[in-house]
Amino acid sequence: MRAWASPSVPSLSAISAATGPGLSLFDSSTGTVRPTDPGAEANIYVCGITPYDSTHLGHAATYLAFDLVQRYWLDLGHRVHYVQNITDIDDPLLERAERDGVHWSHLAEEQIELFRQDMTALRVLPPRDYIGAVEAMSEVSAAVEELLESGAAYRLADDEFPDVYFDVESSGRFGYESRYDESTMDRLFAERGGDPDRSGKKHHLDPVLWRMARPGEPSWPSPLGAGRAGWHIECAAIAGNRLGVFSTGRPIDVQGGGSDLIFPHHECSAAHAEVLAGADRFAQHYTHAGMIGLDGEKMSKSRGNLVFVSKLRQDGVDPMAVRLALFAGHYREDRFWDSALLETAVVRLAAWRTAAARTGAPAEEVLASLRAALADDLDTPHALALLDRWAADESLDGGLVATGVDALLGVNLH
Ligand code: 5CA
Ligand code: ZN
Repeated sequence: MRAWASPSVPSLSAISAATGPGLSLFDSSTGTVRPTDPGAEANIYVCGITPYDSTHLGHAATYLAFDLVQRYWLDLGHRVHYVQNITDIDDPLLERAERDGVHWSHLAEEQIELFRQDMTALRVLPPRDYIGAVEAMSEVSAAVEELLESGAAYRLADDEFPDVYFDVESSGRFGYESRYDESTMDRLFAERGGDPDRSGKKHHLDPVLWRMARPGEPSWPSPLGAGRAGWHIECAAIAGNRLGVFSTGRPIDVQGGGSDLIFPHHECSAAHAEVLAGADRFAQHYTHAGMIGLDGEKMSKSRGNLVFVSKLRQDGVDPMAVRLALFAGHYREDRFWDSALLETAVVRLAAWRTAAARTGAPAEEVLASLRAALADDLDTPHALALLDRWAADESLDGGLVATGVDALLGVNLH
């Protein structure tokens, strides 16, 4: 799938000798902020959209958080291999297409294009590989075949639809990623697309890997029989095949997404990939962004309380103000969007733009503190506060800091 055009990222090393400290991020599997330790090429997989109701501010907040990761690693001199999927076939997409009387593939196409435009406007760096589930169908089915051969997967052989399931006990450590207790796992599995009551499964938390064709549903040919990919194996295969997990057994540096994906999605993707790679871990860090809500409730498709990036753009809102409004809270905090947040961001952006044009005393230390704030688990509230102090201090020069804000926060001050 085509991604979107990359914004330019200025190189700070060309104008400043210093570099920042290594990047530390929160890891859900240990519950701690730990240093990331990427090689020359850092790699990251962030779960992409299911293309309907895009792009709401919850999506935007999540992709902006991981944009900061990529930008920080680039500033440290790493190359970054960023992979993102698009769940362009799944039950929720089919349900929405049916409700709206449109073909699922047209809905997906239109929403993916809108997402590209929103990401471009927000100056989010694109993934190197942007891969749809539909285009990955044969690699997913090959991964499922391997899981069957290894004994980690099984078929509901006596069922009308002999779907293939993953045996959650096969990885030997199911549950380590989320660290949720059994009752939380049971509740979230049922709430988030799982089928705990399907008869014939070995364990009620076993997730589907390959769903055999049903009348009236799209399906793809495969040695497993015509069908389509389960959700978790989609991400495991797309990431594992591109980021070296399957070829080297080495975990990726960061697996990212919103906190609604901690379980079952990332737990199951990790377990699938670990069995396929013969590895202990799928990712070094499982990093999750908090949920953005509106008027006291989580912003979600099912509640319909969505604020769209495209609507704000149509209303003439500067996308750089949207970035700043979302960075005003820490990425891990669940938080609410409101218009006051945007008003504050507009004022802040104007003040920073004035400061950017200023000549004055060297401000190397401001850049150093900005890097330190971001290196500390992407502490954007701290970063914004110290940049407000820079903007308010009329003796300080603008140029270097403005370049840092562009490179590291992705906010263009010109
Ligand atoms: N296609 C799957 C991932 S493989 C999916 O969850 N799609 S999504 O369109 O529902 O969400 C896209 C990304 O935005 C995911 O990382 C999800 O965790 C995140 N997200 C969804 N809603 C919110 C929200 N209200 N606040 C913050 N992030 C959100
Ligand atoms: Zn995913």
